[in-house]
Formats: sequence, structure tokens, C-alpha cells
Amino acid sequence: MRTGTAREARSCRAPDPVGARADRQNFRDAVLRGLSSTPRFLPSLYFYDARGSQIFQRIMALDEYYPTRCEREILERDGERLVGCLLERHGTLVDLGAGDGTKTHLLLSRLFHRSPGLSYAPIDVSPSALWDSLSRMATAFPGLHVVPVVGEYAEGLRWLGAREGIGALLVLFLGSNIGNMEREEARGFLRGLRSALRPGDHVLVGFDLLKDRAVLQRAYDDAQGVTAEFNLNLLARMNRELGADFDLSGFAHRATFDPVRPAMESWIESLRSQIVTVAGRRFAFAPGELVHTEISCKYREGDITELARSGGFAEVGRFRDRRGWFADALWRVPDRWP
Ligand code: AVJ
Repeated sequence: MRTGTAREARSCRAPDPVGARADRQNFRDAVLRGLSSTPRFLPSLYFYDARGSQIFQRIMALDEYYPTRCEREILERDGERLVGCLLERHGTLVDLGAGDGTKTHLLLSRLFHRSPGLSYAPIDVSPSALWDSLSRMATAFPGLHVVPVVGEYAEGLRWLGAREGIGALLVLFLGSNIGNMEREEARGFLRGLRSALRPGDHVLVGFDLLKDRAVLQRAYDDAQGVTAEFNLNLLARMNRELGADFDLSGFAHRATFDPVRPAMESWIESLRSQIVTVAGRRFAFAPGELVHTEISCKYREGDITELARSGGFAEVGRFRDRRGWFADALWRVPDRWP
């Protein structure tokens, strides 16, 4: 994990080579573990290299991919109430999985002139996405105290636990990023988040709500094939970084709906019998074989209530878009727990 200031972010655009080596090592280990498992999987975390982050930007602009626009509608309409806990006081807006930061920009613009000593702490695994949003934020909000953290959520959480002098926290976990975790994993994550926080801190969590399955299917298998490109970029990334020899035309994107979790799931299907070399190891793929790449959970209102309770949070409010397709839940760390 690396941290720095906004000023450094502007002068030092390239990710540090030591961190990059560590990323590559982690990627290699995760890939070899996932491809050696039955059934095979690849962790969705690795979608977000520089290319993947760019493709995800294009996903967010798709007509079919409604979550981004739904959540933006909520942040625009209810922004004032969502950031109320930091208004007129010294505190820190923490962004878990900050991505390109456009949603955060919306919230920061409500806080910047009114909260003296405000800090902004974005945490993201993608150095390129982080540095981009940082330089944009430094330009939009001159003088804003920015503490960027390149790393996974767990590392970011440890950093949170060790903090001093940055006031009350409002932690953003937007975009239904929580949906990438299985239910039990999400519970553990939220418990860990709550234990890194102090009474009076707040979290704002975005949840994609369960809806008509045709709408879901289109959102995860768009007509232009941008989501397919996003998914198959995992193979291209292995070719680029691990000396793999995937022929991308031998694989296809698949999106399925699991009504039990409920969740959308993404897979990479091998279209023929083929042997691929990855980091010097050979892997045989059967025709029709599926590699699991992502789970995107969909939530019922009661699931959100249950997650708040099991995480040890008190729910302050829940905000939905007009169509009721997406919800942002505002939770507070209570004074006493349990
Ligand atoms: C960024 C994890 C919320 O699961 O909807 C978009 C990623 N995958 N299309 C999601 C994604 C396929 C997205 N999250």
C-alpha cells in the first residue's frame, strides 16, 4: 500500500515500480490458484488494470448499465442529507474503490466550501484510476487535503484504524461494489469496516436492488459487447503481464442470473478444446468449460436491513432513485456495540 499527497499525485503520475511488481506477483499467484481450482475462477479484483478501468468507464456510459445513472440521481437529489454528518465540521470523506471519482465529486462539491479542514481519502486497487481522479480533484478543489491510498480494502481499513487527527469519517462504498462479495464475505467485510471506525462515524453503501431479470441480463451482456470486452480483458491482461498465450477468439463472455443468491454472474467460456500457457504452466480447456469471473449480488430491502444489523451499524436513512432500482443506505456507528 502506498499513500501520498495530491501534490505528489500531480507530479508523479506513474505507479511506483515496487508496488507494480507486488501487484504483478499477486496477480500471478491469484491466476495460478484460480486456474488450478475446480471449477476454475479468476478474482474480479483483477479487472481493474489501466485498460480494464477504461473499459469500465465505457460500461458506466452504456444505456443498459443503469446502476451508475440511478446512483447519480440519488446523490444529486439527496446529497445534502447524505453528507450531513460532515457539514460544517472537520472530518474526512473516505472513498473505498474510488474508481474515477465522478460520484465523489458530486458529494465533495457540497462539502468543500462549508467544512473547514475537510480531508479526502480515496482508496483504490487501480493506481491509474486513482491518480486520474486525484489530479482532477486537486484541480476542482484547490487546497483540499487529499490522502490517496493505493491498495485493497483490507489495507485501506488498516490505515483507517491507525488514523489520527482527521476527524469524523464518512466512508463511501458506492456503485454496489459490495455486490462483488458473497453474502458471508460482505458480512465479514462490514464487521471489519465497523471495527475500524469509531462511534459517530458514518458509512454510505450503494446496493443494486433485485429487479426484472431481463433488465439485469441486458446490463451484464450489453449489445455493443463492452461488458464482454471488460471480462475478456482478464485474459488479455494475463497475456500482457504473465506471458500467457490466450487466443481471445477462442473464448466468450457469458452472463447468467442466479435467482437463489440472487446475483448476476460473469463467466469466460472456452469455445473449443485448447491448451494455454500461463506464467510457464500449461492449462487445458474443454469446449464449453466455464471460468467464473464475477458475482454481482442483487438485494431485497430486507437484505440491506440484515447487513446493517449484522455489521453492527444503526441505519440512519435509505435513499432510492425514482424507479426504485438502486438504494444508498446511510449507516452510523452506534455509541455502544453490541
Ligand atoms: C463495479 C462491481 C459494481 O458488478 O455491476 C459491471 C462491475 N461487471 N459490469 C458490477 C461490472 C460487469 C460492477 N461493479
